[in-house]
Amino acid sequence: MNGMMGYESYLDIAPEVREALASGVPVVALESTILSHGMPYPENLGFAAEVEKVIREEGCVPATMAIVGGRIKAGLTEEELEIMCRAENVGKVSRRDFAIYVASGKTGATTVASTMMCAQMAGIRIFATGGIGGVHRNGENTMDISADLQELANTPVAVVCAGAKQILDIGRTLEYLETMGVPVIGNGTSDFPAFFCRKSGFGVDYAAKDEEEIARILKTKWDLGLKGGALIGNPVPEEYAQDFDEMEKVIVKALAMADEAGVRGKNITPFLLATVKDLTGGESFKSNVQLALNNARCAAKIAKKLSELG
Ligand code: PSU
Ligand code: MN
Repeated sequence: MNGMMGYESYLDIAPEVREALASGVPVVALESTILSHGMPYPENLGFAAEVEKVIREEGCVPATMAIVGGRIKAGLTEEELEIMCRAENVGKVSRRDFAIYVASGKTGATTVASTMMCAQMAGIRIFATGGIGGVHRNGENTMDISADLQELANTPVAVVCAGAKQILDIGRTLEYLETMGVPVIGNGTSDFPAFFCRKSGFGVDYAAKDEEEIARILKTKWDLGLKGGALIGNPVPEEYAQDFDEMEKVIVKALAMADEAGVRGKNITPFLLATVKDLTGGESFKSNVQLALNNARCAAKIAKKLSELG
């Protein structure tokens, strides 16, 4: 051919992940933007270790995705995790940034969209995160819609999340997913969760009773050759949930601050995440950690069942 190479030559799969994939041990993908741009250092380092532990406890192997020095990484060493957590000169990489970071040898944290891309390249089907990107409030005017949603429409990876933060227009986010044909499944809930809160007031397409049922739906979707992924909404554990109306006040304030500071484009989400964290202090951070660990456990259970189904 015209000198083009397969993606394999750009991809480093960690030895443990490679072995697991070869021997049929289920693997769960994790993103790195939640570390680099979603949590403070060094707390993110503790979280990174803990989330990997939760996945191992369920009999699965974790694979955190990132681009390090232009190499696509599926599974990070401790040193690489440290780089992502320190987040010095670590960009935020979504689909549009992907080739630029690889070609120019840069280091970047992967979002939900680009983590799904990495997972597909490595042959991983299940991915756990905190919250997904979506249609922003006033998105009907700004057209600010996260690339996460298109990725769910096109890439065969199931994303387990605690819903979407109230920084977004959750109703329009769900409408967009419906238009794109992405199944939105609740894990034991008929209400799509709102990250810090167990309910958003918007329904899911289907309330699955447990991880086994979710695994069966995913297997069926992919057996049928239906394109794309699925979104699994797994509510934050009751004891770590925050009050919806209190959170709404915080979000309104954060949105006003973003507007005043003239924040645009890819910087909006990190700005809102950081501002909400500052305004709510340690309480919301604790919820954030616990809901992400809860998602990792759910994702690992789904991955295990999916591998048993064969
Ligand atoms: N929402 C959160 N925490 C996060 C993100 C979103 O509550 O860490 C991150 C995820 O990596 C997500 C990305 O994929 O932000 C979406 O960014 P954007 O809206 O620019 O697509
Ligand atoms: Mn955006």
